[in-house]
Amino acid sequence: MGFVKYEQDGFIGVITINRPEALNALNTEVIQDLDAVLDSIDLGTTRVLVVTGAGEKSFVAGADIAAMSTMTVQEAREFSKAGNDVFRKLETLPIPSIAAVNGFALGGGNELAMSCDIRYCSENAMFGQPEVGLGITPGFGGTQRLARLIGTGKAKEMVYAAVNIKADEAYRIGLVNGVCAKEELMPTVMKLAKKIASNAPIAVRNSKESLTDGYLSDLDHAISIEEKYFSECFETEDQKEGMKAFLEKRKVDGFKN
Ligand code: CO8
Repeated sequence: MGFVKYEQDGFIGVITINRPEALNALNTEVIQDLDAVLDSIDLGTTRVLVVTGAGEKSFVAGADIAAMSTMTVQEAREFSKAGNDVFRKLETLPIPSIAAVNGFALGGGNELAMSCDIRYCSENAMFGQPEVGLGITPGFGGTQRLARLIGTGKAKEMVYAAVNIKADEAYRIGLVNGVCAKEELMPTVMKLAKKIASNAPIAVRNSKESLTDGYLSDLDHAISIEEKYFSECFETEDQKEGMKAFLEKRKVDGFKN
């Protein structure tokens, strides 16, 4: 797993895409390493995942253009599927994920960030889908997740024009939840991760399932999904302790996994 580092800080898992000499560009090895790291996460002890990039300049500067330059149609299809499978694995992990976008998030980098539940970025971050300038379309979910996040009009402009946008514009259009000074990015994201991790873990996971499953369903079905996850919380000790603590006007005595 040389191209992807994993560190555990209490309940928080931190994934770092670690290929700074190529601005963390995604080749087959990086995708495979990310897949292996995701498989290795202990979901019994990890409540939130943070994803970032190594170095000062880049989150992920896209899929590896040198590696893609000689691909056949079949190889491109397989590469696209490998990336999509891993990004979907990240997106559907039962625990929430936060992208700490510390620089370029271009092409596959923006697509990786969009596969996380929440995105924060540093002031030097740059977002874009430059693919049509390289003669290809986005291939790691960009044509699908971008429109769902920022609306079809803005997504189509970003994809067709392939003009990168800066952090403040990404914030304005809702692509990121917040922008921080460079040195404040990780502290801000870790603080949010710890806040999420302090809440009832099963309730957080059920909320994620409900938000993600429900978003792709019609409203009637989505509401029934919420009813299911809401009611299942009443089987947990956390629900009993959380409500008892409120009624007894005291702090919760630790939530369970
Ligand atoms: N792929 C491979 N190498 C890269 C990439 C990349 N995406 N980005 C940067 N690098 C390498 C550079 O080649 C350079 O290597 P070297 O030092 O050996 O010459 C090193 O990283 C540093 O880069 P620069 O010298 O270019 O750094 P700058 O600060 O001058 O520029 C930029 C930074 C603006 C980020 C510039 O590197 C750039 O434009 N990179 C490419 C960005 C891009 O177009 N990304 C989209 C790629 S396409 C994509 O992601 C499709 C996803 C779906 C794939 C589906 C598969 C079929």
